[in-house]
Amino acid sequence: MAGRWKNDLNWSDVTPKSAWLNRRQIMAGAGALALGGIAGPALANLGAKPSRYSTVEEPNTLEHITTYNNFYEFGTGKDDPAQNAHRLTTDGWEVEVGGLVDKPGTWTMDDILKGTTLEERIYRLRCVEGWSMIIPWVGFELSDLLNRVGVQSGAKYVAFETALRPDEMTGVSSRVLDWPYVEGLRLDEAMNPLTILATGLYDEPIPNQNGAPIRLVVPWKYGFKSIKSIVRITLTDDEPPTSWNKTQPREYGFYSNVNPSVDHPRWSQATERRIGGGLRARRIPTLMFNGYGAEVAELYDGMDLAKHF
Ligand SMILES: Nc1nc2c(c(=O)[nH]1)N[C@H]1C(S)=C(S)[C@@H](COP(=O)(O)O)O[C@H]1N2
Ligand SMILES: [Mo]
Repeated sequence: MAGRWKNDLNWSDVTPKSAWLNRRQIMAGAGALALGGIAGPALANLGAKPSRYSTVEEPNTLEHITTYNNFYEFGTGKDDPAQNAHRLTTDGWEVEVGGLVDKPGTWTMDDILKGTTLEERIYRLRCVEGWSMIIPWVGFELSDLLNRVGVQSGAKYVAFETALRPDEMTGVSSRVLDWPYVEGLRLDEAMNPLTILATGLYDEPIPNQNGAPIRLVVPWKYGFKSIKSIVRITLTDDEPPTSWNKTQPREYGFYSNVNPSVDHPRWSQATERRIGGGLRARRIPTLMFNGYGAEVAELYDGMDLAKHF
């Protein structure tokens, strides 16, 4: 897997040293673990536990992950978020969880993190634009939080909303999207163990440009479903509106599962460019459900995925 592409920087060049040392120690003795599909844990700063859901592919560098971003609230250029997202104030962050739940309320980050066990989840991220990365997230399953608030029987969907702070977000003066950024999942997708809320990256608190202090990660869907810097989570009985679908309904559907056989109207989705592979690197095949079919294919049994794209 790692041999299929080559970093132009070494992982160790930009990885916090403790992570790198630990990783190397683990790799030295853990061939068996890796063959079993279990990735070694990284460092101990956030104390994230390894997960059987992690890929054993080599993660992208911290440099790549934090300088090549989509976060349109801070501009549409890939390097805009790294330049501008430091303006986002994450102190005192609150997330309102409401709708069809037993215990609606406002949660501080402390409330959210108290009583959860952070895990490292090394996931593939496939952007709808045709590039991909391997990212070592730290977070917890969304189902943990949903179970804590008590999902009512009428709930069928989960809606998410990003903060809207015109004073801090240099990109929202442009009407490229209808702010705030909103996203949604069907309830069974939200409860799937692959669906996480990430609060860290490389076992450090998540950088602002990656969606601090808390963002969704849904690895079998195109990257735009993984909404950043969340302030509201609402359980609903109706399919919630989603930002890219509102802007271009013919190009972006509600489901947006990674699917190499359903092309974007303006480009093929059959292959992808792995960031860090260098400009001359060959594109690699895109996998159905981004390679997570064993965990999620049954969610879509009997559905026409070309129609429900
Ligand atoms: N609020 C918000 N969330 C967002 C976006 C955005 O512009 N605004 N971009 C999405 C897209 S298109 C992708 S590919 C991923 C990129 O995540 P990363 O920058 O952490 O790699 O974030 C997604 N989440
Ligand atoms: Mo994306």
